[in-house]
Amino acid sequence: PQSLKERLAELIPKEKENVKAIRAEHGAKAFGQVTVDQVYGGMRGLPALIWDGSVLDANEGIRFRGKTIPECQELLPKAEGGTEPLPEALFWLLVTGEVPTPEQTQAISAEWAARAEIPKFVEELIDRCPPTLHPMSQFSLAVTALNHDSAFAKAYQNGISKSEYWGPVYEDCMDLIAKLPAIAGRIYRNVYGDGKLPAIDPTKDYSWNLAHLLGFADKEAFIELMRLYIVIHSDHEGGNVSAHTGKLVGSALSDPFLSYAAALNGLAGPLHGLANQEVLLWVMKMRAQVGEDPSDEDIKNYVWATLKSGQVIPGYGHAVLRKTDPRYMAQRAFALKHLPDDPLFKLVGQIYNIAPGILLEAGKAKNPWPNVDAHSGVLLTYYGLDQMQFYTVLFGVSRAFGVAAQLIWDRALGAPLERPKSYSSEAIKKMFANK
Ligand code: AMX
Repeated sequence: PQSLKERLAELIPKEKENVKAIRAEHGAKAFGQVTVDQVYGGMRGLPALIWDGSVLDANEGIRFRGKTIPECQELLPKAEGGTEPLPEALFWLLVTGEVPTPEQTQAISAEWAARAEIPKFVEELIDRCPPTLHPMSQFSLAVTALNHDSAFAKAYQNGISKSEYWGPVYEDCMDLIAKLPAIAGRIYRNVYGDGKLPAIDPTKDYSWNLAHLLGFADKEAFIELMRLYIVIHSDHEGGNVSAHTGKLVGSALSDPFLSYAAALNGLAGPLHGLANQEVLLWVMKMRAQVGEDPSDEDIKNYVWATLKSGQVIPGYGHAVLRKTDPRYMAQRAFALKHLPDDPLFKLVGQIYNIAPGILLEAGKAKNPWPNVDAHSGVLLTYYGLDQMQFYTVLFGVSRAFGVAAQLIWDRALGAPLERPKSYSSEAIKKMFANK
């Protein structure tokens, strides 16, 4: 069957024509006004980026190339005996907009397994990190160091023509995704285990190998969880901190390793990817205070106490979404299927019934509903992965899929250096004086 790279080579000229036609027809049209408040307000709602892999609807949530999460669960090829979609297939979908065949999906599994090994010096770099260094910092260091073997950086030094950038960027992106399990597994085993790692099995899929490197491949449901987890965390359109950072840094023609390491540093913030760690910490603190089987009243009081102390309720709210995140619902459905009686899942469900009402009553958050991070820690904990500081690393493995897909397209379509305009408050005052 046709490989992903071959398919891309066919699609790129067509997409170039498509973009040319869009710009010829609509290029001079305006989206609308930009207000001063938007410039001060973290650019909410400001149309500013092209991102092809996914688009987020405020009410409906994410669609990957037009497909909802349930549609992806139905349409994308699965592992033998599995029911969750394979992330390999999702990557094909993100890159091409097409659903791959099982053979094409399997070819990606094999290709990633073949590219999975990391250079010895990167292993040593990870091994030299003190276990007290946050796993996300170790992750970002290691991904930065992969730039040592970047095909794109080398090709650029050798004077590659702009029209050919996408080829080595594609190679780097495939290497990047392929090597993340080995990095994540090594960090996990160093910080929480004895530092010894098993070998990758070239006959198995990406999620099996990730679970294997972490030490959980004996649990079929955990492997299925990894498949679902990677699919739903992969992409959330272009404006979120990690995706936008990856694209921005890539626009300077930094190679995909440097671009994605920058994205990881943004993912490591508590308002973004670190929220999955924060949620579990918060729930555990709640449990320590109110016990295993709290009343609704206990939970209400705890949520209010968090808000009154000036902290956020982690896992709730979103910059764009205005309804319950379908990524939360997908994880809830997984829990209902695999761990319906787990006490921590029940507690999270109880919080889901209570926290939105309180956030509404408090009246500040524009979205009182849970996001993806409100649920993921409970599932991981159930299978024994209870080291919360590691959670964002798994998010980081997954988010590479969305960022990599866009990096390939940005270089294929010749996306320019990003350079938006900034203003000082003084300049704004002058600009609008007497207006
Ligand atoms: N708990 C308490 N207050 C919240 C809140 C929450 N979960 N969500 C929003 N608010 C507050 C904001 O802090 C802000 O307060 P301020 O006016 O005093 O500054 C006010 O409500 C308005 O904020 P908003 O417009 O609704 O949200 P935003 O777009 O500025 O921020 C987000 C979005 C996600 C950072 C915010 O909802 C939040 O901090 N949530 C908790 C952290 C979290 O779960 N992050 C993960 C998001 C998903 C992801 O990226 N992985």
